[in-house]
Amino acid sequence: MYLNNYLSKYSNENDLSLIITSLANAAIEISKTIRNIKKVNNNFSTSKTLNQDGDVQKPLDITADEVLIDFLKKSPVSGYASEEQEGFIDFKNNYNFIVFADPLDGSSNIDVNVSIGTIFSIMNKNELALEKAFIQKGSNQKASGFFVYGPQTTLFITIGHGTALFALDELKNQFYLIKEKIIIPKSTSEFAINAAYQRFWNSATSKYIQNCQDGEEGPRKKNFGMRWVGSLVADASRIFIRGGIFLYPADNRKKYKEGRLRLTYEANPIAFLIEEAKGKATDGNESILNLEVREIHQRSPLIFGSSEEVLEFKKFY
Ligand code: P6P
Repeated sequence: MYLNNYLSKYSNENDLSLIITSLANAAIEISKTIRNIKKVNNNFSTSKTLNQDGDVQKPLDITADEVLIDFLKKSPVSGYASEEQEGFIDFKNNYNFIVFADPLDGSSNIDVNVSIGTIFSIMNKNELALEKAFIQKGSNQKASGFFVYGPQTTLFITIGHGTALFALDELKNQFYLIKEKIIIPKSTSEFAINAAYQRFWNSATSKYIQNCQDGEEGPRKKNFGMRWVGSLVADASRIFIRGGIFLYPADNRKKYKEGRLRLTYEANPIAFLIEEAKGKATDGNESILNLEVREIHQRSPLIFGSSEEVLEFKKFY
């Protein structure tokens, strides 16, 4: 089964299917650009601008954003918001869907050939003005997904009928189905966190991680392993396939008192996919999908993965 067959099987909204097809075609173009980049390290480029994060924008971040805009403005989309855009773009039409994107997540890994990806979230405007439509809760998502530009180019996607995994057939330029309904293992012995920031963690995170590190002699009575790619889509991809728990909590660094990751185009789309795959996604207190959205670039703590392990973490809150 290819992506278009899957969409015909599960989606009765033609505009939604058209938008997802456009995103897939944009991702194929982004994937080809990444694989054909002449200089492995494109750090040498002279034009450096900053994104909302204050991160130096690498040319590929900007290219990915431009490719998405080119495809989406020819699709039934009324507005677009992304990490690379200060505010949303109004395509000035009467279509009902809006799209959020992190065009190239994990871009700090571009120069070292580590998997990076494009994350997207699709909502209906619900008759709202765009200013209001772009601050709807994550529970209003109609579809979400992410592409991983790694050894394979893959797509994790949900349109509300479970979370499916596709891989790109580069000869046919089509995404073919690998797994129709992913179920994340409910327990795990593997956590993902950037341990370099331990001194900044809140007490809940410190206690939870310490219990994991204490292994079978400690209260968890089992040993844990740790993974941290530093690319959300790569860590998430692993968790969908073999389980695990990912933690990017709020910490007491000045910029990250609400966490590092963005709610509308990172946490919300991942949370929708995770919940559809029987996992859990929380900010520590409540479900990511229930969080009030104040503005497009709002940050949020993000803890997600195997359901029993996320509940174990929540015991410390
Ligand atoms: P740190 C990449 O920049 C990103 O937004 C996510 O993809 C990733 O999970 C996180 O930041 C890594 O953050 O603080 O470990 O560099």
